[in-house]
This record gives sequence, C-alpha cells and structure tokens, in this order.
Amino acid sequence: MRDASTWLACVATAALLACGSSTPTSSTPPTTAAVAVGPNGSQTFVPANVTIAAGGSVTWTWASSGHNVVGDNGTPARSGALANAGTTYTATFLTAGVYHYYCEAHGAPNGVGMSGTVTVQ
Ligand SMILES: [Cu+2]
Repeated sequence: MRDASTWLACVATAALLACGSSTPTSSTPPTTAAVAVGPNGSQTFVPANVTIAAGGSVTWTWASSGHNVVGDNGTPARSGALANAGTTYTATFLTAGVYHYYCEAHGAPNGVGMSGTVTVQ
C-alpha cells in the first residue's frame, strides 16, 4: 500500500504544485495587493478587482478623504469610520473565494457604487 499512498499524496497536492517540481507556476497569484481609495477625488477603488493567494493580504491606501472599506459579508472587516487621505488599512484573507466590499459613504453591497472585489485563490 506504500505506493498507493504516495500516489494519493501526490494527487492531493497536484493542484498547488506540479508533482516532482518545486517551481511555482507563472499563474500563482501574488500574496499582496495594493488598492488606492478615491484617487484623484474619485469615488472609486483602483484597481476595483484584485486577486491574491490564500493567506495573502490587501492594503488599501486613502488618496482622498471621506471613505472606508466594508466587506459585504464581514470580510474584509470594516476598516472603521470614514477616514482621511493618508490612512492605510490591511486585511488578510485566509480562505479562497470572492469577497465583495464597498465604501459606506459612496457605495453599497453587491457592487453598487464605490465598491470592489478581492478574489482569493
Ligand atoms: Cu467613498
């Protein structure tokens, strides 16, 4: 059964790493992403959609004042009250999925207005 269990272990990890190779594929998402909050006075997150690896983090940097970051379903956690330019907020994402978030002053859940997504792979 030793051969069979080795094969199973290899299959189980094939989605993350090619068997027999320690080199990540070029499609591996980054572990961090940066999002500008309200750049140039806009009511937008730029880029609105980012992709990171599970366990990675996203850092939002306020480029203008009067915004915050709130996850539609609690992830990312609410950054706090509307904040001013220069504020930064970092959230870590442990579980794969697509996380929608918005600004309470200029957006709403489900991608309305000032909003964005974090895709965790
Ligand atoms: Cu806003």
